[in-house]
Amino acid sequence: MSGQTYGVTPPISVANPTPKENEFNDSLIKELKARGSFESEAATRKRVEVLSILQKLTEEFVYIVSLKKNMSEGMAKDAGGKIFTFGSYRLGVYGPGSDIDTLVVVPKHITRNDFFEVFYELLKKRPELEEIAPVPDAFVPIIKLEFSGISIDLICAQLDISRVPKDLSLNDNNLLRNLDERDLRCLNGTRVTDQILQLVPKPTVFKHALRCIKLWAQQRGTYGNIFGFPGGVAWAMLVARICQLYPNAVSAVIVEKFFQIYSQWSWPQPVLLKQIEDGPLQVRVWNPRLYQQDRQHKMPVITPAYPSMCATHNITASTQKVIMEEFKRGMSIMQDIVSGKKSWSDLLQRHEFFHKYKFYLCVVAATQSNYEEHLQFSGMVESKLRLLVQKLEAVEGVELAHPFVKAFDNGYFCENAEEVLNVVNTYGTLEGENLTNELKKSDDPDKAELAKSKSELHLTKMFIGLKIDLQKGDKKLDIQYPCAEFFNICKSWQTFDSNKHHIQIKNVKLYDLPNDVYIEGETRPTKPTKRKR
Ligand code: 3AT
Ligand code: MN
Ligand code: MN
Repeated sequence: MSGQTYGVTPPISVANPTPKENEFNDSLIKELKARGSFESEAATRKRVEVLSILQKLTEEFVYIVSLKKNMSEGMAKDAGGKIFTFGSYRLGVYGPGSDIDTLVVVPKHITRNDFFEVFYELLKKRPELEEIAPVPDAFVPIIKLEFSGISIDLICAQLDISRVPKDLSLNDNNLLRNLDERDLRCLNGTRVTDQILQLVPKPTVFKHALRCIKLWAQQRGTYGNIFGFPGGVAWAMLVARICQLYPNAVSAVIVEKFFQIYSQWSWPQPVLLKQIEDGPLQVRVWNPRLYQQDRQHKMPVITPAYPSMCATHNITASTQKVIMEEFKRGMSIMQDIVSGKKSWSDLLQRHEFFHKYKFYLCVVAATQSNYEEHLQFSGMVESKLRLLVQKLEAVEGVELAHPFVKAFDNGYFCENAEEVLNVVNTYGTLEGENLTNELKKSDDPDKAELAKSKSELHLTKMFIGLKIDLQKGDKKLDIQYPCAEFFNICKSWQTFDSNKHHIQIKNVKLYDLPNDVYIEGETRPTKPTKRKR
């Protein structure tokens, strides 16, 4: 046995798996396979091929730009260039629909502009390229592409070194010196995932356990950073910490301990994979003793790579309650699985979000324009939703404001301004659905013709489930103030145009929810018929 210890405390148990635990683990892998978590070997080989093409293109890119900048042939060849991956592919938890998140690392004489011009042109010349969409002005500048049937998110970072050799590791904190903020952001994903994998005792055990936890979180509606839940990286770190505490356990046992430990964790005690490091930059590192903002974090999960940050700063009081309830549910079901009363599919049951609250708020963002413009607006509104949740939590009588982790999009052609208003005003309800069912959709085969005479309207709806507890029943819930503040936030968006953009919040009762929030095979709740006494 290796003597290395992982993490900030000694392990809880170094016990090796029992035959029974091995069987238990086999049943987990079987369930993951049955649910299509793994892709075929052939598809995975395809990913490897695509990555090797991207590596070659990266070297070609660096070589061409180096020559253009008057380097000698030999120096241009030596300048190198290397790709790294991050996200689910790097963590080994990708499925058939996953993209490959790829980072192109280049030496200092290659600029981001070169990436968006020269590398872009190289990609465009490839016969495998199916789609390409550069977004140079994003917070993390990115080229999105479809290549050989695989989605790829391509980002680029320029290091302050003259050569990027093939054996370069991004672990060294000194590589971060003299970089701009965008380059630092681009490097962060790879540095964090690399560290996570180095900090777990058995990567395969970690990967399978993480597949289970990701699937569970998605099924339970607790996956999604923008809506106030942990995202992929945070769930990965939470699982990694359990792997450190049980270094010899199989994945199924990691999952069992995961629920046991986190349902009893003394938040806001942080989850750390290693001691937080100081480093060479003038940047903030997570430190609740120093920063008031960091003290607000309810369930801090801290990234291991310098500069350490809290990956779960979006969690609110409500989403924390929801997550804790789910941890407790998980723990109880795991006990029943271990004792043979339940199975993995019980753990992975779909959530009942659209069944369990009496009252919902529906936030509607609508744009009278094309889909691209709507995406900008709805993306902004989505990113602010958790601020509304926080404001609602502060209202007396609101016990819980539970945001649903997915927004719903639709697009239609409307006859006139009146119809637009009608649709916007009723969207998100059963009544509104009856209205829009009569309209032509924005992806109609005749859309070009329709666009000439009608107005195109795109809508996004987001739901918040409310648990209300009013004392004595004589008061009425008043959420005007949080809603008004939320409108102000959304309307102060730089490109907000009241002629084009609509934002609304409406109360929707359980039985008035539209049908499209339910999936196929899920029956909507029906009003219990009143029985005469
Ligand atoms: P999939 O298997 O691809 O669905 P994933 O965990 O790889 O799962 P993404 O590809 O969406 O998920 O994201 C990979 C990483 O990219 C996660 C995060 O570090 C970074 N990332 C994703 N979206 C954004 C964003 N809007 N801004 C900044 N970083 C992002
Ligand atoms: Mn990904
Ligand atoms: Mn991605």
